Amino acid sequence: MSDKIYNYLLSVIEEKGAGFIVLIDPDKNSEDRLENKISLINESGADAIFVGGSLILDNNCEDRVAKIKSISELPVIFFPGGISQLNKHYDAMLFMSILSGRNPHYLIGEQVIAAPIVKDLGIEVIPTGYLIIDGGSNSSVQFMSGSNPIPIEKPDILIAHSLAAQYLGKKLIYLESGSGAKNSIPNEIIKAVTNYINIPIIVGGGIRSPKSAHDKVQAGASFIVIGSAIEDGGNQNIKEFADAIHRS
Ligand code: 1GP
Repeated sequence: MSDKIYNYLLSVIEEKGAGFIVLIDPDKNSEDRLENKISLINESGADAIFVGGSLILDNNCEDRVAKIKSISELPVIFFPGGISQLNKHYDAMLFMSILSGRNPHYLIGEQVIAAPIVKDLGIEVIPTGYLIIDGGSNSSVQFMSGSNPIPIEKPDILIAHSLAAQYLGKKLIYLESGSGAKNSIPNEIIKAVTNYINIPIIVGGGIRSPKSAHDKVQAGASFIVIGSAIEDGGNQNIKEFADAIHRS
C-alpha cells in the first residue's frame, strides 16, 4: 500500500513547521458553492483538504467529492463521518478509531465494515487515533458516535489515551473538540500531550482566529484543521490562517 499522502504530510511538517488543513463538510457545500470555495483554497497556501461530516442529509456526497477532486490542487483526504461517505475519489483517508469513546461500533465495528471496501477502492489509509475532548458544547460527533468526550480538566486521561494510540501503532493523533466547539483545545493541553508522544498531532474544533491557530502550533500541534471559521470567509481569511500556521 502506498504511503504517498502520509509522506507528503510529514514533508509539510519538515518544510513549514506545521500544516494547514481545510475541512469541507459535504453537507454544507453544494457543487456550485464548491467551485468558488476550492479555488480560494487552492490560492490560500493550505496544505490539504479534509472532507467529511457527522451527518449528510442527501445522497450527493460522492458527486461533491468528485467535484472537489476535479478542481483541487491539494490532496483530498477523507475524514470519515461514516462509511456512507466512502468513495473512490479520495487520495487517502484517515483510518480512524474513536479511542476516547467506549462505543465498540466506532472503535472497531465501522472499520471492519469499511476495510474490504477500502482495499477494493485502493485508497491509501492513514491509521489515526481520534480523541474527542469536551469543547464546552454538545458536539455532533459526540452525539452521533454515542461517545463521551474526555473532560478538559483531566489532562492525565488525555495523555494516557494519546500514549495508548501511539502504542497501538497509530500514525497520527487527532485532538478534536468538535466542529464549532465553544472552546478549542487549550494550548497547555496540547503541550502536555506532545511531551509524552512523538507522532504528529492534528488539532481541530472551534479554532476561530489565525492567532489561536498560531498559538496551537507553538504549543506543539503539527496540523491545524479549520472548518467553520472559513465556511463563509473570503480568500484573505484563509490566507491569514495559512500564514499564521506556517513557519515564517
Ligand atoms: C471538526 O476539527 C474540525 O471536526 C474542525 O472544526 O469546524 O470548528 O473548525 P471547526
